[in-house]
Amino acid sequence: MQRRTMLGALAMTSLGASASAAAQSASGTAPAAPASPSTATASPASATHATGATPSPPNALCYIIWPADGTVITGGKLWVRMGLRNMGVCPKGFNRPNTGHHHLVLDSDLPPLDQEIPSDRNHLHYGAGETDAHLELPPGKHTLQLLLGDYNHRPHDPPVYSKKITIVVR
Ligand SMILES: [Cu+2]
Repeated sequence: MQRRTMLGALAMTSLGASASAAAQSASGTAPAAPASPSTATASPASATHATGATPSPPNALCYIIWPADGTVITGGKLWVRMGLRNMGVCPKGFNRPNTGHHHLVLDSDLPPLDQEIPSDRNHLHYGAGETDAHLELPPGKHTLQLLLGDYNHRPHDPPVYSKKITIVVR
């Protein structure tokens, strides 16, 4: 978010520079052309982040619809319902703006957010674009957290993830 704001400020600055260059050319000799390249370089910079991560829109929100934090599950079978606001769910491999697919982080902290999300029993990918998932968990406490990944299974910038919740299986 902060980076986006800074880029916005830079764009404003270069616009201001081109405006003053235009004013100079109007009053006399200097052509306005030199101001154009700096304006042009600002646009690609705001579309692609320095890390190469896919940008996420402001207000993107990923959340677990069900179960609620603290839910007790008898028998260990449950459906997890995955929610996403201000972005769309898209299967892996399709690079569309403001989309991604869900990953469930199970009994683990979030993985590194600047790398491809691992694929193992603690990091489950829903690359077909699923928004609910059937789980069977052994008795005990379990934590669940959602992390959205882009078409290449990489977290967005800024990353889009839910709160971590704890459920109990009896
Ligand atoms: Cu994935």
